[in-house]
Amino acid sequence: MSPTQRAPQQLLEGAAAGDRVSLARLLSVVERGGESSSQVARLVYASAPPYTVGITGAPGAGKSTLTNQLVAVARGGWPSSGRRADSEPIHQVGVLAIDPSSPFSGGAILGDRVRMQQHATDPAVFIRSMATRGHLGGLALAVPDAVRVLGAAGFPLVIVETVGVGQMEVEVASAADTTIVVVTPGWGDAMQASKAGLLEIADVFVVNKADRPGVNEARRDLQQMLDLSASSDWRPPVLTAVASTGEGVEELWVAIAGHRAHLEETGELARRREARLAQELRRVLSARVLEEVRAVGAGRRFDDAVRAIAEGRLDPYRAAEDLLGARSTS
Ligand SMILES: Nc1nc2c(ncn2[C@@H]2O[C@H](COP(=O)(O)OP(=O)(O)OP(=O)(O)O)[C@@H](O)[C@H]2O)c(=O)[nH]1
Ligand SMILES: [Mg+2]
Repeated sequence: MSPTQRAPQQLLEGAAAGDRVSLARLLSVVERGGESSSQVARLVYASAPPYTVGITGAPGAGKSTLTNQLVAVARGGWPSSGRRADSEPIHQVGVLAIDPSSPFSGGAILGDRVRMQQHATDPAVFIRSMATRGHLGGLALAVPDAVRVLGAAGFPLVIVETVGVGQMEVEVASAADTTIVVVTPGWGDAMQASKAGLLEIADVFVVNKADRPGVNEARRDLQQMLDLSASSDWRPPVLTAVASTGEGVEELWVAIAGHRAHLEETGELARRREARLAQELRRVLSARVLEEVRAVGAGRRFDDAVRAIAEGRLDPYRAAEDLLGARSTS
């Protein structure tokens, strides 16, 4: 084994033994992408996936506050349900806070740290902000790997917070076993969620900031939209919460557990995870193809081809095939 291969292996062993510095380093490698990141992915892909909960919604809806409260409740374990007489313990919880606003990430990350400070000294809780560094495509690849790293390090539950604006963030949020969409009371919030594509991805809705007026209207709007949407065997419950006081958080945890039980009992959990892997493999393929394009899109051969096209000796389609062909045989 070469030293470059050993490093991630040693980090993973450290992380699995509870060393948070090793875990943080592994996640940094995953965040950066590239060859070292693929090495980490190879080490962790076969380990048991943690149960993943996505939390998304408009900026400032209270996602971090809710996550913070949820972590505290989840530490008490999965509630007992139908098939399970006893509650299942959750000995550690991982949180990935995805920060899409790279130019302003300093402030946002600091904000999340402050809001989740309650758990800062709890060794059973690991909170990590991941920045997009301006390329969301990279993030979509990094998040599933980061979740698997946490799984391999022994975390049975991972919560992923993303802001529900933009297609890629919504995709990242929906790449969870249970996706929670947070809305707030106020005219049109449910409509905005619908426009942002959040209606389709929600397994559970939370009307947060229920200490403000307009809660019933927000619930009604969501219920009406659910009435109109295609029926499936799971209708997302619409809950209310005041994340800042913890009100409604127990109920949210019970709803998450209920959704998990539904997924397990119907076999949908395995189907969902497989669909997610298919999507992930497509992303990896796209990234690889783009790399190829970048490689053949510069250099002497490429310049020669451009000249040939300019002089009318070659058409661009033929030139592209020549370049790709030369690459695959070289
Ligand atoms: N009144 C009230 N305020 C709340 C509630 N939940 C959160 N807040 C406040 O709303 C603000 C935003 O909360 P965050 O938890 O940071 O929201 P967020 O969705 O994570 O925000 P971004 O990550 O920046 O998109 C903070 O000032 C919270 O204290 C609530 O239930 N009621
Ligand atoms: Mg937040």
